[in-house]
Parts: sequence; structure tokens; C-alpha cells
Amino acid sequence: MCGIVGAIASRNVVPVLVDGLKRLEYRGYDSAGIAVLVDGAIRRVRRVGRVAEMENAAAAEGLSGFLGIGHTRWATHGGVTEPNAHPHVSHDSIAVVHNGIIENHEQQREALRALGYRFESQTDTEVIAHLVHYHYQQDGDLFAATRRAVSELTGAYAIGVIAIDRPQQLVCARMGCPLLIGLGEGENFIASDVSAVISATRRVIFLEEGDLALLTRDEVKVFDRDERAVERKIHVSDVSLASLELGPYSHFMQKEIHEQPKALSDTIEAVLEDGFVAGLFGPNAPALLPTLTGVKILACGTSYYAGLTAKYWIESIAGIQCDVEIASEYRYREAWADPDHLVVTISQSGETLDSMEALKYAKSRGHKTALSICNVRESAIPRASELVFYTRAGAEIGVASTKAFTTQLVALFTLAVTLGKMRGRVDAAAEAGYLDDLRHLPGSVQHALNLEPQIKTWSERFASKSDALFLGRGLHYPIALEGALKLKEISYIHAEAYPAGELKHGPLALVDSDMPVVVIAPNDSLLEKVKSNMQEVRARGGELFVFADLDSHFSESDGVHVIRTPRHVGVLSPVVHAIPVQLLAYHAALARGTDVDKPRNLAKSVTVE
Ligand code: HGA
Repeated sequence: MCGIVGAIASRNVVPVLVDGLKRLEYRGYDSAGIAVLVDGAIRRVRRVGRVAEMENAAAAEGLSGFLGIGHTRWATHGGVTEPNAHPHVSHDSIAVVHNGIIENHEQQREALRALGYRFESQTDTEVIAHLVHYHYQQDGDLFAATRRAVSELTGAYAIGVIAIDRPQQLVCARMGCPLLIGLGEGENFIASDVSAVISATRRVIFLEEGDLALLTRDEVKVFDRDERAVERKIHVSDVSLASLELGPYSHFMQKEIHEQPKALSDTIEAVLEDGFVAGLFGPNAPALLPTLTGVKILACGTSYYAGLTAKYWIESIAGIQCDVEIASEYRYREAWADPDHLVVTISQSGETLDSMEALKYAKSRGHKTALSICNVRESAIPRASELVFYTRAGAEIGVASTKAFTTQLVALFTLAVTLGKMRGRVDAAAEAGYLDDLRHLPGSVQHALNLEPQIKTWSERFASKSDALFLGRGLHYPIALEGALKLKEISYIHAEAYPAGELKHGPLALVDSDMPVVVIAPNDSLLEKVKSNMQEVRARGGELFVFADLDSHFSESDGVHVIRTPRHVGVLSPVVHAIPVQLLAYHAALARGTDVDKPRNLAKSVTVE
């Protein structure tokens, strides 16, 4: 979603801002802008569309300065228009960029109007600019004015603020939305995401909830919500520049699909070294995990499907109850809570707002212990959890999640076996077997990736379709759901997934020769059932596209197309079957000419409700 970057330096910051905004593009946005202090004036360039268009406009104006803020906007309040693009200014003397939603913006707007302020945009953000301006008029202290302004806001924000007559100051604040400070030599930065500053510095401070900071070129002062000066830990980011660049690939999604063997190897490295031990989930885990009697998983989108797969593993391997809920639903219902049920929140970014709020709600309902499974270190959700498992997928830039999903799956599998071992259900021989399954997984995934040319041929047949059905059973039903989601989000083909046994209870009515039906059919205990469901489709003229492993013994026939995935890999088979459905969606999208990495209307880190 929205992205923030800001810089104070003794060099021209425009290239820093533009580079930072380009690195934030993957989050999804609809407009971009920068505000720079130039010769005692705030100069703004904003454009609807790509950062490159805004960059050209800034170059045409010869924009250059030592202090500036920039933003990529994903509209929540007010349409996608240039006047609504950030930065927002007040009286040409204060400029603000903002991520988040100001919930009391209407009351603030009324109050500010009564004070004579005029609004140029429909955004909630503009009230922040005017509020800071109002307080700044009182005593000319930009930091104090920002502090007073944010104390009057309710909702979520990460903001960067500059003032026309404070060329030596960049002020920022966060509440509910991530913000970090990048520490340079004689220059400092702010950003909503480490990727935005990584080409300038690796040394970063992650601001905490309620923090405000005052940056000059040489100094950074951080204050907590109680206005006390605080020292926040300096982290050295390990995000690599290569992970943020395409290299030989055409799209980040393609790159990330192909990175899965490595992402999986990195994620399971510690498990293969130490076995399924509680310590994998953080230093508090050996004391906390054994006291838990059930699991509640909270997540959104693809992470929710990882959770649905985990339910099968946790209940069968650990032998304890596991519920999986969509975070945005859970947080608004009178949920029953067992304090001894572990809350597991799954989020690639660790900042998904609905998941974060669901976690807080679960705690308020009485759940004692929370585990987060995230890909971004030091993000908000792990920081609010007692236990954490970081997937090591590396930066995921494509909006459609791929390597984050499969690494989440192995994290959840590791949790299931670890709980099973603690509960005496997994003995040494079984543990060795599961470790073996994990060890072979990256190779099996590579084998599945090698099917790309065949899958590409199929995808061309999907490109002309307007609908598709995905079927799976048991452990593979969530993979059917994920396949349908991938296809719709990047190719815009309407796709639905059903447990194959549900076909006859309704969706079979949709099946005709125009409806491609994708079936995940590995050689597991449900294979014969799936074969019967496939007959039901064929009998209605439906065309079947079957992903079946080598042991499933399917052969091609009229209306039945088969791609053979690697030999059945047992309980980890969902991870391997995630690959072909990702590739199918990717190539169908390419065939339809959509913007694979930036699908319409979608954003990467969903930091608003
Ligand atoms: N509410 C602001 C910022 C939106 C945002 O943070 N999106 O991710 C706006 O609509 O401009």
C-alpha cells in the first residue's frame, strides 16, 4: 500500500526520494509525489500513475534540494487524482506525507474550517498538514507542533513532516503503521519499508508505536509516546539489493516462483540442524509451547490458505484442535477463546492490519500466547507476539504471494511436528521421517518448476476463458483455493475452488465445455474419491486439467489433460502442488497481457482495513 520516503542531506535528495519510491512501487499504488525544500520554498511534484512519470516531471522542473519527502499513494480517502496525491501542504509552508487512515478526519476538518483553513483535497491526510500548521503558528517549534497535531488524531498513521523555514529538520511519527529511520553519514532518512533506503544505508531504527523523531543531517532524536527521549536499537538490515532487483527474470513473480527451492532450504535450515525443537519458535517457546492445548490461526488471503493446510497437519500430527479464521471476520465477532489455545498469526509483511488487529483482539479475549509467522523481521506482528518463526523467503516484491506462501507452509508443518513431539505423538523414528521429507522438499519443488513449459502450453488455453474451477480434497483443497486466488488476482479470470466432494452440492451446475476444471490429484488416500469427482465433470462435458503425481497413474484422454508432478512426497505434497498452480496463473496472466507484478486494485502489504 502507500509508501513513505524522506531524506535530509548535504546532497540533492531528489534522486534518493525517486529511487526510494521506485523500490516501494511493489507495494501497489496509484499516484506518487515528492515535496522538496528549494531556495526557501516548498516545491511539490505529484502525478497520478507511475513514479517514472513523476520523476520525469521533477526532472523537467529541475527540482533539487537537501531536504524532502516522497510518497506513493494507494487511495483510501478520496479518488485517485493529483490533488489527492501526497505530499499535502498547508499554506505552502508545511508539507506532510502519510500512510494510514485518520478516523476523526471529519471532525478535524470541521474544526479546521472554522479556523479558516481551506481544503484542496478529499483526503484524510490534509487535516494533518493543517493541524501541524496551526500548532506551528503558535511557537514555531516543528517537532512540538507535530506532537500536538498527532495527539489530536485517532486512527493509524506514519507521517513525515517538513517546514518551509526549517531546512535542518525532518520530523516523523508513527502509530499503527510502520516507519523506520535510516542512519547515514551526515545524512538521515525515513521510510515505511527498509527497501526504500537500502541503497543509501543498511543501518536502521524501527520506530515503535507512538514514537516521534526529529532528524537533522547529523542527529536523530527519538521520543516515545510519553514524550521521553529513548534510545532505539540500531539494526543492520540484511535485505540484499539483488533481492530487490529483477535480474534475468521478466517479473518479480516469476523470479520469486523460481526462488522457492532456495527460500525453502533457507527456511528449513535450522530445523534440519536441530530437529523439531521448541527453540525454533523463539527463546520463550520452550516454556510456553508445552502448556498449550489447541491452536487458533488468524490470517488473510494466501496466508489464510496456508493456515487451512496447517489445520490438517496440526490435528493429525499434533493431535490437538486447530481452528483457522479470516482475521477481518474474527476481529468483529464475539469470539470464544480458550486461554490455552495458541494464537498463530500469519502475515508475509508482519504488518497486515486486519491480522494485527485480530491478534490484539485475541489477546483481549484471553488467549495467553501468540506465535507469529512472518517474513519481515522486526515487523509489527512479531513484536506483538511472544513467539515467532521467521520464514526466510527473502524480499517478496510481486503482489501475488508465492515463496512467502510455501515457506509459511513449512513453518506451519514444523509447528505441527514440534507440538506432536512435545505431546509424545511423534517418536524418534517419525521425527527422522519428517526431517527426511523436509530435506527432500527443495528438490521436489525444483522438479515441479521444471514442468513450466508444459504448464505454459495449458495456460494459453485458459487465456480465452472467463471462468475456471479448481478442485482438491483434504490437504490439497487449500491448494485449490490458492490456485483459484492466484489465477483471479493476476489474470482477472474468475476462478472458484471447491473441495471436490462438494461439486455435486452446487457448483456442478456451472460445468460445461467452456469451464476448464483444474484438479489437484496426488496419490494420497483420497485419490479414488477425486477420480470419481472427475468422472462427474467429464460426464457434463467439462474439460479437466489434472496435476497428478507420478504414482497417480492418470493418462491423457479426450478432454482430460494431465501433467505429472514429482513422485508423491507424502505429507508435504501441498507445498509441491502449490508450484504448478502458481505457474499456471503466471502464464495465463502473461498470455492475457496483464500487469503481473502490479495487478489492478491490489497492494502488497495491506495496511488499511
Ligand atoms: N488515507 C490516505 C493514505 C492511504 C494509505 O495509507 N494507503 O495505504 C489517503 O487516502 O491518501
